[in-house]
Amino acid sequence: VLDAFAKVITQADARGEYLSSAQLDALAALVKDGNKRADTVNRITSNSSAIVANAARALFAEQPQLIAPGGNAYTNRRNAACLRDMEIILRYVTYAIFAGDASVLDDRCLNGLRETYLALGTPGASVAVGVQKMKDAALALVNDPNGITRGDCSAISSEVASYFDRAAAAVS
Ligand code: PEB
Repeated sequence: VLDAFAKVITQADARGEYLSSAQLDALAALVKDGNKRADTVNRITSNSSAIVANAARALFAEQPQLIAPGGNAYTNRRNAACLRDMEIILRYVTYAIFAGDASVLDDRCLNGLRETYLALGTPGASVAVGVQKMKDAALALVNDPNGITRGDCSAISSEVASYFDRAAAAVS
């Protein structure tokens, strides 16, 4: 598991080089905007149950065959497994946001997930739709101006979006 600092140091060390001024600038910006990152993780974390439940409800409304008899989320056991999977993915996305790096998401959640779903017969494309719905909800929270100092959240927003997109791409 790497964070944004460890990633840059690992890359520089592999080449036997000092950190470049561009790398130092990027890391300094990360520190400067650290409150945006922490607020983002806090908002998503404290709304995680609603994010998961609403995304799953919207997914099942769009793809009712999933919860119809014989569907991949039919029976309480499979429905619970589906909600749990979405919760796991969201949790790793919050770790990646906090770390400023996707490696924790890649290594501990997404690695082999496509193969797992293939083996289970779970439709990965449907999981990806659920992930995109969680992304929309998370971005709405990140950009909600209530209760925070207004500022430019475009960089953290696109970073957040990229982790959800990465998860969706890994299973679809
Ligand atoms: C991945 N998901 C399932 C299983 C595993 C994962 C390993 C099999 C074991 C089990 O059932 O518990 N586990 C999960 C994950 C990590 C992990 C992400 C990362 C660290 O360790 N069914 C649907 C939807 C979708 C879904 C499309 C969006 O119709 C998910 C939710 N995952 C789903 C279902 C099962 C499952 C298992 C229904 C149960 C499949 C079955 O037993 O038939």
